[in-house]
Amino acid sequence: MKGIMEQEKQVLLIFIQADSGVDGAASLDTASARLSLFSSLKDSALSNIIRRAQFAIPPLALMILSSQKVAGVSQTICDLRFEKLPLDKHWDMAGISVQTGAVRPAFELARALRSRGIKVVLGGPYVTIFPDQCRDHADALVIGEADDIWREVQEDLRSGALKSEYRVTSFPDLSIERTVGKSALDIKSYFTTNVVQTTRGCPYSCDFCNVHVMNGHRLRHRSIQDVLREVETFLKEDKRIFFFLDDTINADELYAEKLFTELVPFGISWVGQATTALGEKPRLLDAFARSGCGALLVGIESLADGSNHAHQKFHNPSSRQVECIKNIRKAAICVYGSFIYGLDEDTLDMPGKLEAFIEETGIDVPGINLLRPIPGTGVFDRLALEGRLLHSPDDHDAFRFSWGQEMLYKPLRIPLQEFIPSYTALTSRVFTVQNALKRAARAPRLRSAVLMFNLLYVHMYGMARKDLMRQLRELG
Ligand code: B12
Ligand code: SF4
Repeated sequence: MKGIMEQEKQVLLIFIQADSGVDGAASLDTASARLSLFSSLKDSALSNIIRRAQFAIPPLALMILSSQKVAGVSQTICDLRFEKLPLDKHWDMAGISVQTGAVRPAFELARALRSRGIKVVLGGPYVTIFPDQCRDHADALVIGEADDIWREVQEDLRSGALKSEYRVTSFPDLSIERTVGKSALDIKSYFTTNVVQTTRGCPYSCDFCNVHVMNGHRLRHRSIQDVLREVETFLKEDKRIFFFLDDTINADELYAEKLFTELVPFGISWVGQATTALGEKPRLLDAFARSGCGALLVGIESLADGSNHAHQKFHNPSSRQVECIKNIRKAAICVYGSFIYGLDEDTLDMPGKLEAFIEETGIDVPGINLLRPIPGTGVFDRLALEGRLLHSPDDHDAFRFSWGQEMLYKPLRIPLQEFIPSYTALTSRVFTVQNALKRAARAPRLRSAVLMFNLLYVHMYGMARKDLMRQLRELG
């Protein structure tokens, strides 16, 4: 027995913290951040709160991988958002999830691990879209959704025959039952560990998004029975809130209505992402509310249909948004409204319209983003062709994730020198302590969460404004 245990291969699955963003905001200007000890202590304390309280949900991808058990292989998850690399232990292989905006830290980590003799396998969105850029940084690449192929990788590791590339040739069929377990997770570290995905793929084609590039346009469903069984099992280990991670939880309305109606007796509370079209579907809305839906993130992007259309977003016409959002809130579901200012038909009157819209609809948590051209998306390629990117399109690291902190492209209709002040003025009006208190007081539920989010945004957008104003000065 001891001999077998000694030969067991040890695999570490690593999730990387983004430099700045929902993982915790950090100023892009490290030099000036050093000027004030108090500010940097405050920023790091707040970043820790953001990381722990707001978004510390486990990476589902790594939960899925660690649930593919192979005899003779043991897997552990390390979440770098709040854990240190356990380098005091022996590891045979490390699997790193590479997001497009965090390529540099992923490659640096891979280099450090390989220099210690640990084999490195890279997978995730960036590897799937840009495998050639990753080859030199890994012993093996996994290209595509790794739900099934990960077993083969582990078997090859065990037999000492790791291949340099594993390519998934067709999207996994999600209707096949697969168990997702939490044994590789430190459950206590998270705000909740109840993360569930019911569908994958997106029928829409928004050009700033790469979900349809990675996961395809066809919506693939898990069986409702499989999801119910997972919810039941998860509840035994963790009674906290559920996050449904589907990009559009109402994409297939019939499926969603059946699923959430069947979830009513479970008595859970949950949050997810939906389109505002939900507000026009009373039966579906009712099923959401009765099954415990507390909040939904809705992607509104621009209030100008022309802008959304220029970016291939045709669902959710603006004329129906106000009514839809009001209906969702009337059903006692909070709305996180996600906007992008700076899309192609946006002009300088958009900030005023956005502000009035947020007021009129009563959106509980507004998020006003800058367009981030992500390499591998349609908008990235188009802006590159039009000469509107502010960095070389080959320098993927320059297109890192951040929190409304820097412009990476030139808006079409507004000169950068006017765009930046108009954005910072907008966020300074929308994200105030007074507005945070007002939004929390009128939220249909989850008032303390609404307050916390809004207060954190007062901090994060405040920091973002400093970075942006510095960029403006540098632009001259
Ligand atoms: C839930 C979620 C979050 C959560 C949890 C983070 C996480 N990634 O688990 C939170 C809220 C924290 C978050 C944060 C952010 N997110 Co997010 N998030 C999502 C969302 C909605 C679901 C992710 C998920 O669990 N998918 C389900 C799993 C099963 O799919 P998957 O992660 O792709 O994994 C599969 C394969 O890629 C592969 N794989 C993945 N990792 C690995 C590793 C190895 C070793 C192997 C072999 C295979 C492999 O196998 C998996 C199983 O098939 C996606 C959208 C989406 N549909 O994916 C956006 C998405 C991943 N997020 C995105 C962004 C931009 C962010 C932020 C930068 C936002 C910000 N500005 O701060 C941060 C970055 C956080 C970070 N540290 O990377 C983008 C990423 C774009 C990209 N990478 O190209 C996405 C794609 C949405 C979008 N189109 O804009 N996010
Ligand atoms: S932004 Fe949302 S709706 Fe648009 S393609 Fe991406 S996942 Fe689909």
